[in-house]
Formats: sequence, C-alpha cells, structure tokens
Amino acid sequence: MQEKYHPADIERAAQAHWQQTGAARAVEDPSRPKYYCLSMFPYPSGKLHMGHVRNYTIGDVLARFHKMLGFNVLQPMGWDAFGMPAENAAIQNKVPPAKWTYANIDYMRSQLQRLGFAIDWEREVATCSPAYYRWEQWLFTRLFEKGLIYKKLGTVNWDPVDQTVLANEQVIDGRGWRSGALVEKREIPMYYMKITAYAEELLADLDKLDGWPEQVRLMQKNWIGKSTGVRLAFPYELDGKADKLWVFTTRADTLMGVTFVAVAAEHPLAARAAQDNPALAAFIAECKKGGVAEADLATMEKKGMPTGLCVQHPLSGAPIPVWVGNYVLMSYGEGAVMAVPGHDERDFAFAQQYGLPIRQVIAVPGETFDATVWQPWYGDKTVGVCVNSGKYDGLDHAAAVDAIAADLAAKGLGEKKTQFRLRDWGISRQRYWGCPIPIVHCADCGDVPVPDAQLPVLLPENVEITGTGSPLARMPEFFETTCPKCGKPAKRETDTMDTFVESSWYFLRYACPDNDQAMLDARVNYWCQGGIDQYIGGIEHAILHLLYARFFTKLIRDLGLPGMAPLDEPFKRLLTQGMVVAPTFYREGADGKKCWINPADVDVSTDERGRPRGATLKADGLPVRIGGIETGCRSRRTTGSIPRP
Ligand code: OVH
Ligand code: ZN
Repeated sequence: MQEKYHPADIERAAQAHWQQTGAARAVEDPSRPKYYCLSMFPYPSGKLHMGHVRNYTIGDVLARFHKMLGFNVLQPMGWDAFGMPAENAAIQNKVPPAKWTYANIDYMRSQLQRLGFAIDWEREVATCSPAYYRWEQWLFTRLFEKGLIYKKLGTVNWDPVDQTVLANEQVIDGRGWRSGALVEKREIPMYYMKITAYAEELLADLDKLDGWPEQVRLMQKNWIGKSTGVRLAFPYELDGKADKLWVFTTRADTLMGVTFVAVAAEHPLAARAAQDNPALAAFIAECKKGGVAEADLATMEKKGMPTGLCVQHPLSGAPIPVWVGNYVLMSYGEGAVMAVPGHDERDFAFAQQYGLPIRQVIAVPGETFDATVWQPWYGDKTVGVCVNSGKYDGLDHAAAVDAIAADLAAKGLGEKKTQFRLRDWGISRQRYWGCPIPIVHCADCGDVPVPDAQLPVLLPENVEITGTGSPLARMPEFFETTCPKCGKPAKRETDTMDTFVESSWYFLRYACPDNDQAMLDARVNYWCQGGIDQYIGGIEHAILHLLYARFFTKLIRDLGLPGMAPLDEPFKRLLTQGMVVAPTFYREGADGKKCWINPADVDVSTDERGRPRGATLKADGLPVRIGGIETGCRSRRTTGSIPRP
C-alpha cells in the first residue's frame, strides 16, 4: 500500500480494470434490492465545469456506498443534446450543430471517465440520436391522438431584423439580443401539452415526496398555484349586442369595491375601442412591444388607458369603466381583471396614478381607512368584514364569497371556480436543433400525425445555420411531403420540440436504452419501482424540469404501455445543489487589467463572523484585492507575473 495517493499512477490502472471487468455494469436481478442513483444529465456544452464535478461526485459517492451495502446499483449517464447552444456555436464556428455536439460528447465522456465515476456506459443515451427521439415522436403522436397535445395560437417574441422568434431570455430591454431590434409580439400556431389536466394530481402528490427538500415542494406548489375563487361577468351592450366580460377573482367579497375593469391589449374590447381612438390604438401597439415573460409583468411599471367603454356591475348595475392595462395577459385566464383599488395593492397604485375612485368595502375594528396611503390590512382577507356593501355588510371573507357567489349564480353571472396559475406547456420551438414535431399539415385532412411506420422524422444533420430563422423552413426536401391520410401533397411541420421534452423521460429510457421496438419496457419496473432512489441536480431545475418529469411519468402511466407497472412519481429522493462559487482575488496591473490570483496562493484574514476582511499574496506578503463571489474559477496558477500592488 503506497503512503501517498498519486492519482496519475493509480487511476489509469484502476479505471482500465473497472472497464475490463464491467465493474459498473448494471444488470436487472429481481433477487437483489436495486438502487437507482441518477444525476441530472449534462448539456454537451464542451467541457465539464465544477458544477458537473460536484453533481457527479455526489452521485458517484452515493452509488458506490450503496454498492458496498450490497445493492444492485444503476448509475447511468447521457447527454441532453438538443438546444440553442449548439446553434449558437454553429453560427460562431461554422460547424453543423450535430458535429459540434458529438465532438463535445466524446470529449466530456472522456473527462467523466478520467474522473473514475462508476457509470454504466453501456446504457448511455444521447437525446439528439434518432434512436432516442424516435420514441419521443411516437409519444407525441399518442398524446396528440388522445387530445393531450393540441394546437392553439401562442404569443412569441419576434425579431423583425433577424426574422426569428426569440426566447424570453434573448429579449434584453425589449430588444433582440443579437440584432438590437425592437421586439414585437406575434401570435403563431403552437403545440401545447395539457399539463393543466394533471394540475390537481401534480399538486396533491407533492405530499408524497417527503424525500424532497421542503423548499422545492413549496416552489412547485406555488408554481401550480391552485386558487379557489369566483368566475363572474360584467354584462354590457355593444353595437346593439348584449355580451358579458368574464373575470376570475379570489376576492369576490370585495366585489362592491370594483371601480374599473382592465383588459389585455389583445382583448377584442380593446381593439373595438381603438377603432375610433388613435391614441388608444397607439397605446395598444406600445403594449405589444417588449417581453412576454410573466416576471416582466410582475415588475414592470403598470400603465393603462381608458377605452371609453363601460360594463355593468353584476350586482349594483352601476356603470364600470373599461381600461386597457399593460399588465393584463391575454393568454392568462379571461384576458380581463376586475379592479378593487381599496383592497388590492396594484389596483390601489394604478387608481392613484390615474385618479380612479378608491372605495373601502372592508373594515377592521380599530383601523382607519385612508385612501391616500396603502396599508397592508387593506388587502388582508383574513381580517375584517364587509362595509359599504349593502346586504353583505358585516360578513367576513368566506361568508361574503359564499353569499355573493350564490347571488351571482342566481343571475347567471358567476360561479365558484378553482383556477390554477399553471398554464399548458407550449412545446413548439421555431428552432432547428431539436426533436422534429411529427405532424403533417394537409389542406384537406388538417394536422395529421406521422404514422408509426414512418417514424422517426429525421432531423437533417448537415445544414448551415445562419441565425435567421429555422433552416428547416427553408428546406423543401424536409417539409415537402405527402399526407399520410389522403396522399395529397402536404407540408411537414418545421417547428421542433422544447428540449425539456427530452429531459422529461430520459431517466426511464436508461432502463431499456437498447430497445428498438418500444419506447419503454418491463425493465423500467425493476429499476424505477417506488421511484428512482436518488436524484441529484442543480436547484435551478426545482420547478420546470422536475414538474415536467413528474407530468410525463403520470402521462406514461396513463398510456398503459405493455408490461409497464404504474408509476406515480419518478424520484423518491432529491438532493439539490447550489452553484459552485469561490471568492476571487486579484491585483491590477499597470495596464489597469485585473490579474486574477489562485485562492490557494493567498492568505485571507476574516472578521469575527468569518467574512474576508483582507488578503495578502503568500509569495510577497503584500495586499491583494478581494473580488466578488463567482461561479467557476477565476483562479490561476500564480506565477512571477503577478504585479506588485
Ligand atoms: N441538461 C440539464 C442541465 O442542467 C439537466 C436536465 C435534467 C434538464 C451541473 C456551476 C453551475 C458552475 C461552476 C463553474 C463554472 C460554471 C448542475 C458553472 C446542473 C445539473 C447537471 C448538468 C449545475 C449546477 C449549477 N452550477 N454549479 N456550478 N445540464 O450541463 O447544465 O444543475 O444538475 O450538473 O448541468 S447542465
Ligand atoms: Zn390529407
């Protein structure tokens, strides 16, 4: 036994031995308890970073520990290979995404092997391989036939210069990240997965996940965002026609405090009012610019303009002015909201800004309502009773909601309703490097799913990426086809799928990566029984990836594939890691440039709470500057070239 550990001497030999003996190979063995240890598979971005090393080291320790305990361990690895980075690299380096991706996979695989992780490489999957995505397309057609995937108009960011759709993160201050052009909102047909059909179960099943961090469960609960409220209508007459403006509210108890309603810029009432109101038309056009991200809506300055139209209060019959609000989303709920400035903080600010009435309809004993200053109790539904609300005066929140909902129902103007914040999942991407959507558009037959026998719809790999729109839409050899139903000339769909679709089921495919006859088979039952024993990954995936993976697990359960045992939740235990960060140290050279110094070559003095107070270079004992806390490594081997302070 050597005294010191010399990796270079030992590792190579050990890894060669593990390779030859298939030490990490996982074989189904019902006589042995299994332990499925899964780390989130990486984007083949080029080379590993410390976030990967941390993630896969944790996974490897847990896998090896359970192997020592006698478990039959599966620790697989694969590649989340589609997505924008490959296209961006293709533009920069003039290399096809496929070539760039497979080269990165090879390099990163060698890095992982050199780190000595006990990975069963015979089960490796790459999501950009037709052997993988052909089953994703097969699943798509099954779900489309079941009505769990449907097409509707969706709002996207359009870059008029690059003639391309931009993801929200590519819109910086309302402009395209590459072109700098003002971004426009566009409505285009997109495919959606009906995740809202599973909202109740996705919420309820969070209670089964006691192996997950509480924080992650709460984040998912808030994202699903169940609220029980009332859907109610404001009747109106327009162009001789009676109609109703529907809104959803969790505060029906404050209905007598409504002093205006706000509609989205895309709402038909807004368009109608703009017909003879150029200023309003200009405001509506202004609202259509800028990002559509909900986060933007929550923080952006609230702007509005009156339409000049009025609707009727459903209970009092009083005229209620209709405004256009830049913070109301057409795709969320009814595209219209009721405003109660007296008891909703955003409405309060909006009403103050535009001089709209602020009515008090909730009172709390001992508190004075001052319509010039917002106080938290105004919006707190757990305190107070109705006032200035006629027959509802004196009722608390719950009683008032029940009474008002009953009266609205009697007038056909409302009903109690449960609503979810969760929206259906738009999976269409106007991108090239992704899984082709297996639909053919026929003038006579409409949207026709590609028959199983014609799958996979292959993504052409040798294409030139220009950055202006998907090349597929410029490749007749790809999109010109015939209708699978009637044989007439038809157009193939050129959008591809969100890469989160691939990562929603990869963990199941590891159990049967070699099956070319079916998406999944009974081997999944052995490895995923009771859920994957341990999942490890970054906290940034706490909401979307994990929610989609849970959704897919339930979708696949309900498809009832042959030989598959029902599985409700994919991951039994979850460990989430933060960012790998480190303090940074530097000295400024004569040229003013920062010269980064390896933390190992610095002495740091800390205050009584352990915070760095000062630092000196070990080599000369002289001060170095302390930079920010950053991911990754600003460290470098300190050489003689460090400038003196
Ligand atoms: N393919 C997806 C993905 O996240 C996963 C799918 C399941 C959706 C690393 C850093 C970053 C860091 C440190 C130094 C320099 C630069 C984790 C960055 C990820 C994930 C996997 C794969 C990173 C945690 C955040 N981080 N810490 N330090 N692919 O290639 O990005 O969250 O768990 O390992 O990461 S990935
Ligand atoms: Zn047809």
